[in-house]
Amino acid sequence: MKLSIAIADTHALPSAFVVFRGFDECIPKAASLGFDGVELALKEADEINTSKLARLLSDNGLLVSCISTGQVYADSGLMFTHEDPVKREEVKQIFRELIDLAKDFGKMINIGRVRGNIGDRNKDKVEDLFVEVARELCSYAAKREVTLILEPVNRYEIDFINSVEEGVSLMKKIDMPNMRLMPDIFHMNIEDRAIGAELAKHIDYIRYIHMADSNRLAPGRGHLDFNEVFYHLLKSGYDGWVSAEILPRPDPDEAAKQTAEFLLPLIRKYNADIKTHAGRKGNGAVAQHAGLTNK
Ligand code: LER
Ligand code: MN
Repeated sequence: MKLSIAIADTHALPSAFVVFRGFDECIPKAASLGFDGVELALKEADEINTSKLARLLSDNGLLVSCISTGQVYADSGLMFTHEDPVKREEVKQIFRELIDLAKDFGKMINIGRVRGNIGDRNKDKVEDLFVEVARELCSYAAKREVTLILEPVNRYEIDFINSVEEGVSLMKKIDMPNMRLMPDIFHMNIEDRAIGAELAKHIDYIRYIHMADSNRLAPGRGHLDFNEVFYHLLKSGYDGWVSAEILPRPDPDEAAKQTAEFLLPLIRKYNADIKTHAGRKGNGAVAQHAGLTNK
């Protein structure tokens, strides 16, 4: 398991939901706190100077965990499920360029609010539009070994795909090996019947996890049970990224530090256990060994 943190560059929209802003300063900071990678919040591929970013990452020994795209929607209102085919083509072109970028940076692109709202439209028709766009982009992405990861988001932000379970049924409908889910445990705390157990149940569809506490502060600052989450992840052999997407409070530096101090010891132990036991799936004893409690 590797730990990442959500960042944007200095020119990002105020609505970009990230901890740090400014690649030049925050990439070295993330590295010195012990993060393994950074999640880049982008609205278009042109924001990135690829050689400069590659140098900054390699100088600091960090990876890009994923490219997140909430800003595509926030900037232009573009969405996968737009009724107008011209608008859908516009969003597809932005995504093709982001996929080209992800080929060299992280190999994963998230789909958050850019899927769009259902509103007063027919749900099945909106879902069909989503499936059509997602399949087309997955075919493009597959040739570049990139995976699209859809994030279930709570009902107070969007009305389409709120729970992990709803996400899984859509994954089954799309039926593309490089279309997977990115659960965010903050949203799961609102929408899903459990957190750890639901993650374990649907682990084959899960490629990436957003971490925050119940109040969207750093893990450990609210009332989510991270032992329960890690217990189920270890039991199911999850060995991917977890990424801190939290409010930058009381300030970005402190929020990042609190995250690292809370999660890194858990992750070190997790990685030692998953290695010892070669991540045997479904082996509850592995998680018991790790001292993580079941709920
Ligand atoms: C994006 O990752 C997310 O979790 C959303 O809540 C942002 O609106
Ligand atoms: Mn999220």
